[in-house]
Amino acid sequence: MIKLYGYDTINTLKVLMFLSETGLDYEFEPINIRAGEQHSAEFRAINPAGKVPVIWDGDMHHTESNSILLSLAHKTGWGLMEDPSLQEQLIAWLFYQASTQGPYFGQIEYWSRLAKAPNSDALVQYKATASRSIEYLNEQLNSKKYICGDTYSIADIALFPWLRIHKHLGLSIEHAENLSRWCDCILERPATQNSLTFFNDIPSQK
Ligand SMILES: N[C@@H](CCC(=O)N[C@@H](CS)C(=O)NCC(=O)O)C(=O)O
Repeated sequence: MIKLYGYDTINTLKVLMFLSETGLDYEFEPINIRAGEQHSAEFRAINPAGKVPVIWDGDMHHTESNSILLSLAHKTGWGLMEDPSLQEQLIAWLFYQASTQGPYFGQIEYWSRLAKAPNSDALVQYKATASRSIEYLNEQLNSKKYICGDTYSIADIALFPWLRIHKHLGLSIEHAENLSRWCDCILERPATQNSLTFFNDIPSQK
């Protein structure tokens, strides 16, 4: 059975969404990153980077949420694109999410809520970058139901969690009609609702 080490984090939610879509059996092991459990010797033996999520798939430990999504998609045959050129796009979206959307949205969370010494310049800068990403995604979703076309994929799963909490980050997507519609459509999926129920019940949810 799959074991997921995670917490109430954006990257853990991606994996929960995949597991919920596919109905794979899994066991959840909470790693309280706010209490420093990611630094324990036991967890470092699982992921020397000291980060969640991690999965054990019966053969090995996998780290990096988007890489986990890819690995599970290859295993199950769910969440990829059949057309090779669309599959190329899907990979590009996973890289975009990990290298651009994730880090910049994450900086907003840091500078608006976590930093001990606030820096309004940093917040303005990261909000501008995130707003540009919102406009970009909105354009890309013009006349497409999902980010790679007609089929819901792991690229949508990867991009969704930061956008779900846009209000919490002080960002607006309401004017971006395609993106708002996409977000609502993913939120309404029974698998998303199931994973959010589980996610919101993780102990010590802030
Ligand atoms: N690129 C990694 C990022 C993982 C990551 O940053 N995890 C955070 C929570 S979202 C974490 O474990 N932080 C604990 C720490 O850095 O000490 C992924 O996509 O899985």
